[in-house]
Amino acid sequence: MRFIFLLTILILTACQADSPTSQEVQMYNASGDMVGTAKLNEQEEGVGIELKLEGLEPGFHGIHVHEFPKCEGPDFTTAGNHYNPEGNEHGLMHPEGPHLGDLPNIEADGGGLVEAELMLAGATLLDGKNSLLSEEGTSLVVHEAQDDGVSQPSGESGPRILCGEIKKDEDSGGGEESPTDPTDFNEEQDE
Ligand SMILES: [Cu+2]
Ligand SMILES: [Zn+2]
Repeated sequence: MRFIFLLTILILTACQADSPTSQEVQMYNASGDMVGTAKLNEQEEGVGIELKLEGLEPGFHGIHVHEFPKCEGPDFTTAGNHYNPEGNEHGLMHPEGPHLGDLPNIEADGGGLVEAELMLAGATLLDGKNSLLSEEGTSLVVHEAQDDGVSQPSGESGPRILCGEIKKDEDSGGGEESPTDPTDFNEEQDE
């Protein structure tokens, strides 16, 4: 009896890992090196972003969701403008803002590391007008300088230095996590 109960829990856990309500985005710099990850997860008020980066200049950097899931270095202009399905002005402090893709600045420490939890309010990973996965997807872009929160079109945040593609499944965390679940399952069965 207890064994069956355990199996049920394992199966439920496996299904959750495959759900489209969370995914891992890999962040690349202009030379094409992977320098960190952004874990996206669906929450009530929007999409939570758990960010871990390395190799940045210490200090503040602008970060936004941009409109195309295309990160071609070294300048990442392929990512397009800020994701802005509602036609607002740029900036968290702009009276007619912000873009849906606007986020607060992140700060790299003296060693160039960033560990931050951000909230993209009003966005979703599910279907809908504000979905980060509508059409082909979007991208997460980090800039060299900090975003002043009001200047058009990008808060004077300077060149794009990191980029990660936000796309449905395939390239994302869901695909990587699922193969580990059957292994857990087998180990449990052997005992
Ligand atoms: Cu940007
Ligand atoms: Zn913006």
